[in-house]
Amino acid sequence: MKTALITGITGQDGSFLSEFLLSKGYEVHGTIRRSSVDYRERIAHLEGQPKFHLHYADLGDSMSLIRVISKVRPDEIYNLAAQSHVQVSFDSPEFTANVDATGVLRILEAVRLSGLADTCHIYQASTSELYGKVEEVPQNEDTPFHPYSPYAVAKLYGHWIVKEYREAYNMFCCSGILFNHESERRGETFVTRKITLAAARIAQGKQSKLYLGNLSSLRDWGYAKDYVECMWLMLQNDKPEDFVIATGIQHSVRDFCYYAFKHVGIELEFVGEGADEKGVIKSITPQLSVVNKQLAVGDVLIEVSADFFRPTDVVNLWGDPSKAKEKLGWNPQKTTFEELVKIMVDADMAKVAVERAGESIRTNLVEYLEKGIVK
Ligand code: NAP
Ligand code: F7E
Repeated sequence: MKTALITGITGQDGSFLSEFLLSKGYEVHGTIRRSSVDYRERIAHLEGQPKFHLHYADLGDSMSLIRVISKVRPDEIYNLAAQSHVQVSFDSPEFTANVDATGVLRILEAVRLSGLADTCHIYQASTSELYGKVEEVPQNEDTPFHPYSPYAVAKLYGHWIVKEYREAYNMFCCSGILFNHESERRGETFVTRKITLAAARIAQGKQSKLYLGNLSSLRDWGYAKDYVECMWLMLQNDKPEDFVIATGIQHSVRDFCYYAFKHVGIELEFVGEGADEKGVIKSITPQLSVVNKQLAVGDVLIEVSADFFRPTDVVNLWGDPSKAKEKLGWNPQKTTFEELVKIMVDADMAKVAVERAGESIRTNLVEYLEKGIVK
């Protein structure tokens, strides 16, 4: 059976890929970083399984990478580790370059130094952000890159150094140019998760408003669980090639809000333009009116805040997954946009309900302690 090493195993994709590879019988190793809080939420359910192993390593630390790669001697490496937030890359550009650009080089050199260049297949997490200030729509493997953030510029280096090592040393290394993929495990500051969490909190009376940046930005959003399968397919291919992974369908941030709120029982209409645009309640389902009596038609739930504008923003991403469909037999439409929104909103409705139940237990406990009912 094969052995895989996943960097970034604690992230959204790392957790889904671990589950996928374990289900295929792989021995799965992952790199983690030391943190003062050692609770790794997305992979907690996998820890302790006999075929699941964790090692400390950092993409900024060559020695840790050489140590883990030479010890594990993987058949496949999935390099998912990155400072992955585009807006954060404007605040921490040097850190982003060190991890997302030079970090990729460190992995490739660690593989060579460990004597695995001829055997190890390497997947690099490239991104649709490379298209940036887009030069054509939809984007495919031949569309020119025009990176438009420190994150994208760093990822462009990662993309090209993988290509260079493939050609210079005949290594089996390739990049998946993945368009945005989301899930119930998505980080809470990415726009989709921010919206689904807010819709759940607003429906359950725990939040009154959602502040967003560019509502007109267009993305090709897919489901992360479907996308990790493609990473694996790329490494099983007979030769190393780069692939665009996308659904081929585009929506705006505004659309995402509409569908997410609709799923909790609120129909929104958008009024105004630019920084003055607002998402207002047009109607509420009778079921939600019973649960939350504070909500009323005409209430403003979404406003635009300049805090979430980026110095340069990528606004028109739309992928053409034809090559992955034909050559890898991958189905880009396995989970539809509406199903994705539903999966995320349902998960956040449950999460908020559990948090509320916990709060009410705590409140009752404090009251009982104060009254001496429990000691
Ligand atoms: P994510 O949830 O942000 O996970 C990033 C992972 O990288 C985490 O495990 C994080 O560890 C780790 N990491 C960060 N800095 C590191 C460092 N210096 N050394 C070692 N590990 C480090 O990202 P994701 O959404 O799963 O994305 C996976 C990869 O695909 C990333 O490379 C991302 O840039 C790329 N990508 C994502 C998308 C998307 O839509 N999700 C699209 C295209 C490409 P901690 O948990 O310790 O922070
Ligand atoms: O932004 C706009 C924002 O942060 C999407 C990463 O996984 O996918 C992700 O990068 C769009 C942008 O993702 C808010 O301006 C509006 O136009 O969810 P996001 P991203 O920047 O596309 C790519 C493919 C990756 O590779 C990255 O690793 O939504 N937007 N209002 C907002 N974005 C955020 N975060 N927050 C807002 O309030």
